[in-house]
Amino acid sequence: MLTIYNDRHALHHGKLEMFRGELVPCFEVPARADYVLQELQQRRLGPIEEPSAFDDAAIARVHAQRYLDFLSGAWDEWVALDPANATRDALPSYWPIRTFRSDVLPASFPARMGLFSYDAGTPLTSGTWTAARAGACCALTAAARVLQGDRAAFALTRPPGHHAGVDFFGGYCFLNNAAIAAQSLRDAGVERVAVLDIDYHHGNGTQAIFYERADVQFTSLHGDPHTEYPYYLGYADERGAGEGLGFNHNLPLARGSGFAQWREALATALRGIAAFKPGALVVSLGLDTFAGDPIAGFTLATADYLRVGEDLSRAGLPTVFVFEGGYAVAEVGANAVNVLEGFMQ
Ligand code: Q9C
Ligand code: ZN
Repeated sequence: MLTIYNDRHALHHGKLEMFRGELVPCFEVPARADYVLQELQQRRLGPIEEPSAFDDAAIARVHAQRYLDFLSGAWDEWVALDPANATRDALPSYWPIRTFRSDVLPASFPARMGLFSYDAGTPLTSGTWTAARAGACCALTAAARVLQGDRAAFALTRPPGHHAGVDFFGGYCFLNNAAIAAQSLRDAGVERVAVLDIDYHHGNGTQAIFYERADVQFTSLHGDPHTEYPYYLGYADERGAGEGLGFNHNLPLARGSGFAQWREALATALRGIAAFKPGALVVSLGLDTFAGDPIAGFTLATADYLRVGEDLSRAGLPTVFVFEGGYAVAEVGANAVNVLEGFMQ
């Protein structure tokens, strides 16, 4: 399988995230992609190519312009506040929740940072914009290659994307690579695109982006938000709205679920996708369903990921894989490549 990769991902290297009342080392680190790259090379899964150049228009098909303007200039604004900020990452402190206005754009940088985010676990660093933008280009290139006839392609990107919405970051995500890829497929003439999110955490950003649309179906398998991040979205009764009613499918599973239960939910998801008759599939490929993941609660084993790839392959669709979560760093390469290898068999 073709992989699209760029080493600029490493320019996003957060130091600390807020977790249980203290700042702890980030779970989402550059080594995650390095391990996947190494595994792809060792197992000779296929060519590894650089992304093509895209202008911001393809990204602006999904994200609000004022959010992109904020993100692209955020690091310089942060350092302008205090030169000593250059030694520490930016984290938000204020959020305009219910009863506050979200149409205002305060001059204060910290105030805008909160306006465009929803958690304190997603540090913005000197290289965040460059890395995230390069990642979106990887997703766009993978989608373009699938349109040109590759059966599947893998966008090996970080930071991940599926928690990012039209105008907010969070959950380690800044640009929604899977949504950008799906939209690019639509714009190239694919009438119906399915997005399947198999990260442990509900893809709240992707769901929100397509919630009122019937042309992009969103299906997610994830830890039950009653107990699992992102908590405030991902429940089974979220079915879409307006024209999008019936095109959003959440399959939450209890923390502790194993592969047998998970695979049954995957089969349900794939039946719904087949009924939609999409022209292409985008898979948000999170590997934090692994038993050894430090921040998640399912118990999939490394060998199970081969079966996951086989099941996905049986959908018979042109498929764009986009790398998302997975924080058992030493195992994330084997787990990711098992999915891709199982798919190609
Ligand atoms: N610090 C993705 O997998 N924090 N994002 C959970 C541990 C947020 C995960 C608590 C987890 C976000 C792409
Ligand atoms: Zn995740």
